[in-house]
Amino acid sequence: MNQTTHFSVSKAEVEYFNTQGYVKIKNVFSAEQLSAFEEVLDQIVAQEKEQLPPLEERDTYGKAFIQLGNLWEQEQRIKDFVFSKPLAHIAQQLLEVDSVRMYHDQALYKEADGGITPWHCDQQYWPLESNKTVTAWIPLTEIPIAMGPLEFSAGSQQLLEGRQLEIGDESEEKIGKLLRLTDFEQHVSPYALGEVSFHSGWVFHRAGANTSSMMRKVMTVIYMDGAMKLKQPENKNQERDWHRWCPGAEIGKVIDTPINPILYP
Ligand SMILES: O=C(O)CCC(=O)C(=O)O
Repeated sequence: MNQTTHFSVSKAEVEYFNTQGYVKIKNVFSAEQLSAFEEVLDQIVAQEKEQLPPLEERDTYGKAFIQLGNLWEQEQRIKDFVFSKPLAHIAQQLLEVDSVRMYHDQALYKEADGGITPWHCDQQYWPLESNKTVTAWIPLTEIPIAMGPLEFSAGSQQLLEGRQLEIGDESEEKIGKLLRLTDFEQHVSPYALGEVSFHSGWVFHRAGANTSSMMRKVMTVIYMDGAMKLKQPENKNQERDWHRWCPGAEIGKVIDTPINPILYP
């Protein structure tokens, strides 16, 4: 099998993803691939940082990370990384669908002394008809606990309560409280270089503060089923996402716009 276009995952990994709502997979990217990409992304994030108010003047969401979306449209080198076939192949296998499409990409850089990422689930923001969605969370360096790696409430994709809460102080408090009353275990572990996690759109997750002196550098790619249809938006976030990440898509029809290309096969 050609390792530059494929990356086979085991049945056990697919089953783990289905039951736990996430899975971590090692050696998806090489150190060389990551450092070349890091160099490109660092420059773009540094420009964005210059526009932001100081950390202490931002709210909880603003302190959590510097966030930039659909960077693949800006730069060929970013597009080459984000459109990685092995990465999309993993997403296709985990979702057990014929093909996967781009929903959007996102850089999430948590600054030194950056705050927590509050508990939330992603799909409440997305006007997507099925649960066949997955986010690849790609650290560009090793991520020790002190930098605020992603944490998951394993199995919580089944929970309906709390889904509507937008990411913020209230979601951290209310979802945290809710999850403590359940049997879902909270999983947190460091990320090795080259390791990538994949999480389902409905699993609850958060991240700790970055108590290190280094930037926590992460790129994400959000995939959806190639046959995903747009649903009638149910809240203002879904309405905004429709026009931002799939402009021109029609309700009830497959989301097949120029910025939602098939990434695998
Ligand atoms: O990077 C973070 O701190 C949060 C990431 C996240 O919530 C996501 O990728 O869905």
